[in-house]
Amino acid sequence: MVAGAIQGSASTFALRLQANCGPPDPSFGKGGLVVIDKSIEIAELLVLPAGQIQLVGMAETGGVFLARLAPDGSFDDSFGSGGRLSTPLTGGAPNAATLLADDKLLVAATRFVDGAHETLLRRYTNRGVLDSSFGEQGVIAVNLGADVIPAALVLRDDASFALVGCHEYALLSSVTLFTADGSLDPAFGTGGTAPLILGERTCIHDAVFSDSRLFVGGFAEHGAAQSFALAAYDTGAQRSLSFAPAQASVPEATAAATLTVQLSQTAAQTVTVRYEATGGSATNGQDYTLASGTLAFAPGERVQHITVALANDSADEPDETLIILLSDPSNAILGGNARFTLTITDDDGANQPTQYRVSIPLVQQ
Ligand SMILES: [Ca+2]
Ligand SMILES: [Ca+2]
Repeated sequence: MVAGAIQGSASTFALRLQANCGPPDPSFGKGGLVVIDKSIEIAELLVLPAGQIQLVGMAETGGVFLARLAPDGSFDDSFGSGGRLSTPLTGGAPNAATLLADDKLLVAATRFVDGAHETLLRRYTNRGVLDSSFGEQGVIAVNLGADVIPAALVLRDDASFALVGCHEYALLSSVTLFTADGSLDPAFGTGGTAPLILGERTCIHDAVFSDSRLFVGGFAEHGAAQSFALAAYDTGAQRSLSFAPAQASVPEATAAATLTVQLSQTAAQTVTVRYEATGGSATNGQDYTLASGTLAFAPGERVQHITVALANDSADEPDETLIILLSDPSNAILGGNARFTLTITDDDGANQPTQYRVSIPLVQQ
C-alpha cells in the first residue's frame, strides 16, 4: 500500500500493488487506485487486521483528517461520516498514529499554543469517535519537552506505548513511555521521559519494540559530520499472565480444583484473558465440568481463579488429564505458563497402587 498527494490537483491517492511490488492490484479501487477528493498530507498509512486501510493526515485547512477504506478500497461507512472525518485543530496536525486492539486508533498530533508546540494524544473508537474512556473525552495533552514534534508512536503487546520525537530546529530528541491508559510510565526515564543525546544533535525518526527493548533510529551530528544513529532502551518486562503453578494432580473424589492465574504486575486498567478446556483424556461434562470464559483483573488486582468441578465415579480407569489454555489477553501478554495440565487420579479398584517384591540374584565371581 502507498498513499500520497497528487500534484496539481487537490486530491490524495491510495494505491495497492500486488505482492512483490507487482502491478496495481485490480481488486482494490479502480485498477488498484483510490482517489480522495481532498488534499491531505499523509502522516500514517496503517492496515487493520481484517484488511481495512487507515489513512491519517493533515487536511488542507489544517487539523486531523482520518479515512478508513474497506479492503476493496471503498470507504468504510462504519467509520466517521461515510468512512472519513475531519477535526479542526488550531495550528495543528497529526504526526504519528498506531492501531490498537478492537480497531481503535491512537493519533499523536501537535498544535501551536502560546508560542510553543503542544502534543495531543487522541484515541478514536472503531467508529471514528473520540474515545471517552481515554483522558479527557478522548484527548490527553503531553509535554514531550520544548517544541519536540512526534516522529513515531509504537505499541507494545501489553498495550503500553512509546512516543518518540525530535525538536524541529535544535535536533534534540526524546523518548516517552506511556501505560495503556495514556499515563506516563513512572518507571522509565524521569517521570516517563528520557532525552536522547548522541553526538551534538540527534533526531529520531522511527522506533520499534522488540520484547522489552525499544529501538530508536535517526541521525546524529558531530560537528559537520552526520551519521546514522541507533539506540536501544530497556523498557522493563511486559505485564504477563500465567498459571501459578501450571500443573496439579487431584484425586477424582475432590469436589473442585481451583486454578490460579496471576499477573506479573498490576495494571492501571482492567486486564482480561480467555480460558478454555482444550484437550487431555478427561471428558468435559463427564469427568469434570468447565465452560470457557473470561477472567477480568480489576485495576490493581493480580490474582484470579478458575474453578473446575470434578465428578467422582466408581469406574476403575486410568488417571485422566485436562488441558486449560489462556488466550486473547487484553492489556497484558501471555506469559510462559499459559497452559495448565490437571491430572485427575482414579481412586477405584485395581488401579490402586500395588506393591511388588522384586528379588535380584547376586552374581558371584
Ligand atoms: Ca471414584
Ligand atoms: Ca474412577
